[in-house]
Amino acid sequence: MYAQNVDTGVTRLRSKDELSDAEREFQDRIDNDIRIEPKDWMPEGYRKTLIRQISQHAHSEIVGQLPEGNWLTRAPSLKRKLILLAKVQDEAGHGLYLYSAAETLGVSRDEMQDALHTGKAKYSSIFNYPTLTWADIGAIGWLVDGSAIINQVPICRCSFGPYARAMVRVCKEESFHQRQGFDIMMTLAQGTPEQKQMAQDSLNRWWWPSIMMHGPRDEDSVNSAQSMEWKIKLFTNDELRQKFIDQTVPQAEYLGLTIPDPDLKWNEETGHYDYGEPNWDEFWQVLKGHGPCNRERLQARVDAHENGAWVREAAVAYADKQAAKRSTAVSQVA
Ligand code: BYC
Repeated sequence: MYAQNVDTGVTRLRSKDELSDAEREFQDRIDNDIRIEPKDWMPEGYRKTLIRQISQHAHSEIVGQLPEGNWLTRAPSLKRKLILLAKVQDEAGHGLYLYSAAETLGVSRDEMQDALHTGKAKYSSIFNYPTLTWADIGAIGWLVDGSAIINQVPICRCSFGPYARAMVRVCKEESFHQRQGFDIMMTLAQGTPEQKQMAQDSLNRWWWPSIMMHGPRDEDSVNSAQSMEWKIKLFTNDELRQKFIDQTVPQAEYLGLTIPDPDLKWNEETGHYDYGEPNWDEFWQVLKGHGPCNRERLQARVDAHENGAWVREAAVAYADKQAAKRSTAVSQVA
């Protein structure tokens, strides 16, 4: 993953007195929970921040199909294969809703895809890790989709209408994904000692990447302050990370699996789990394109795009023929 080089123009949070009349009116709408729609006036920074986040989100859904797609032909039963196929197809659908939501902001699908294929656009760090065993499919559903739900349920209430509405259906589907992942983990955890060990190994490998998936610590999150002011984000990265940990630890206990964090401890005073520090150096390395699978993931997307060129060409040729037929029909009527 490489630097996206998107200059959203947002350098620091300005006080209301420093805003222009139009910006103040816009901020008042946000403060009063009035949704912003594509045809409404919006500050350029708001538009660019949304394009950045929604397109990254769309790319994550699309690239996110790859680690799981790896196990479609090796699922342990027909039933598991059907469920996984449905899940991977859902992710493609999520990508499409999100690209459509971003297009309402004036960016084209081609521009967004080009940014992904040339390595300019980011996508979630989590998808740069390999799926080595079937248990990883369980861990992804349980931990990665679990994280996604915690992040995305608040986005259903974000300030931009098309993004908020797209998230409603996405969250319903993510909830099925999380359940299917937990179900795989439960089957393995209650299976033979080897199967239980397989589940534990995959928890060991996916725990920290899932913790880091929520983004950098709040003090290193350059976009949070402005995004929260604009209600593009409703909670900070650390708040969502804590929520994920508090929700997931009892689930791991139920499975009889151990979370690989020696510092994980219930804190009576705060009413939350304390947890250890993730390896942030690893996180930033993955973002710079040096994760275990960055190259492979990007190449797979570029190959898919190139191999699909004939479909796009055929669709354009068909659309041109239809348009020509329509214009002949119109000129005959006239
Ligand atoms: N990976 O200022 P910050 C899914 C970047 S799909 C990569 O905190 P922000 C699923 C960040 O972009 C899951 N990059 O940023 C799919 C920024 O760089 P830029 C995807 C990351 O935006 C298929 C810089 O670090 N979910 O679950 O305020 C199968 C500083 O960060 C990451 C979404 O996209 C990361 N993990 O907050 C299964 C949800 N974290 O852009 C499952 C929507 C941070 O300035 N997105 N960066 O160059 C969000 O909620 C926010 O964008 C984030 C980051 C919380 C992710």
